[in-house]
Amino acid sequence: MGNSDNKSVKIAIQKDGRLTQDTVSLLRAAGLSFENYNRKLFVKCRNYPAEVLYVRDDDIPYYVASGIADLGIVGQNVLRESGFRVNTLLDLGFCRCSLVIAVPQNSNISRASDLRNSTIATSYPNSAKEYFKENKIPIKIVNIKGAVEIAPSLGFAHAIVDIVATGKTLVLNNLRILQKISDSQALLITPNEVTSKEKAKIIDDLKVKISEVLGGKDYEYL
Ligand code: PRT
Ligand code: ZN
Repeated sequence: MGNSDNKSVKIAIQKDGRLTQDTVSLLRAAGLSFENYNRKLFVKCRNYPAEVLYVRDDDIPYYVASGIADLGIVGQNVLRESGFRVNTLLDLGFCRCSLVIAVPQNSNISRASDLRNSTIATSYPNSAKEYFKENKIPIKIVNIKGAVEIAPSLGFAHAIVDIVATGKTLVLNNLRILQKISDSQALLITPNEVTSKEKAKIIDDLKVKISEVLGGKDYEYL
């Protein structure tokens, strides 16, 4: 499977979310001219051999790992959770956040090992399981898709594993950070094996253009 057209690359980016604005600005600052997302999932660049695929961020690791897309911009947290192996070309420096374990502010839990045999609510079940397994702490995971912060106050979890940026959401929900699991930022990724020389050349060119933007002062969004 994969991409049959060898003369252009497909770039998978988040269609509508926290990654979108900085991603689109970065690609444009690198010189690509293309339409914003407007229900069209697939847009051609006007001035560069590339097409932009507007997708859910969770699908980006699969698209890139499978070669359906030749490049992707996605959060490290989502890539890690997906388990897919890809090649990371660049750390992009935006959408910084951390995956953390959080517990109720007033609980007497003071370290991760205090969570032995407790229930953890998360939208990141694989990353959470991996952390507790590595640390030999048996726990039970409840996988919920959103508003994870509400789980402890509703009484169905002792702790959560979730993304934190400013920490405001935790405070609003009477939670505190117990332990950081990992840091995250947006990454530029590509398949482990690029199938054609033509594509490899375009990917390389784009990587150079993006690095120049990241190194320069004309990129105001970082
Ligand atoms: O629809 P789609 O599936 O594409 O998007 P999504 O809703 O799954 O993801 P989105 O757009 O919310 O986030 C995309 C990526 O942005 C994440 O995968 C992270 O890599 C990164 N990112 C950066 C964040 C945050 N900051 C962030 N603050 N992702 C989520 N949050 C949430 C967090 O889940 C929590 O509910 O914001 C809340 C905490 O924020 P603070 O500032 O109060 O700590
Ligand atoms: Zn998502």
